[in-house]
Amino acid sequence: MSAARVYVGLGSNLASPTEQLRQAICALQALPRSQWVGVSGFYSSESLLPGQPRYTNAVAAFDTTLAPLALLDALQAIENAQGRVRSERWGPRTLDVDILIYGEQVIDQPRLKVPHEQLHLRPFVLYPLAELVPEHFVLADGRPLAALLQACPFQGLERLPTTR
Ligand code: A4P
Ligand code: MG
Repeated sequence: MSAARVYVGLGSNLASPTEQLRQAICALQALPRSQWVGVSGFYSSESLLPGQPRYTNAVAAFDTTLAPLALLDALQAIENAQGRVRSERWGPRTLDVDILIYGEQVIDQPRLKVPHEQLHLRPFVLYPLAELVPEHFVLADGRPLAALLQACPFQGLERLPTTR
């Protein structure tokens, strides 16, 4: 099985979300049957849900021979291991790892929809993704990334200074 180039979206709204993303990146770099490619810059933006802390987001790329659902399992294990903070009881998940793109595949299953269904609505996904893909990148469902970017204004998205 040849490797698929995968792009995943990382998001955290912990008090120190940058550290949360760094830990997630280390975990992604250790995924089995996968070859790390790289990560975008980190971006800060308002939560989509009012009254929540600001999010930090990034997009990471790697090549993998893990099948899509096996990859989803591995990513959910990363969320479970590192994405929850213990308070009085288990709090809400503060690390999101979403599969944005899996090679050339369009997947429409109950557990997994790829390309990610909300991708086109989210500047904090589209702009970091654009840092990693080739120019004139087209999604597996035929949508050119440039068109999605044009329809999705930057809107208060702030690229954080690189400290890595
Ligand atoms: N699922 C289906 N397709 C996929 C996919 N492509 N990748 C299923 C990953 N999972 C996928 O997701 C619920 C289920 O979706 C999974 O069990 C999987 O089978 P989840 O991550 O467990 O739950 P969730 O966090 O409630 O859903 P989701 O969609 O990840 O949350 P959202 O919509 O991303 O909301 N504001 C900013 N600025 N930045 C953010 O990152 N994120 C959220 C979280 C709200 N506001 C935000 C941000
Ligand atoms: Mg998610």
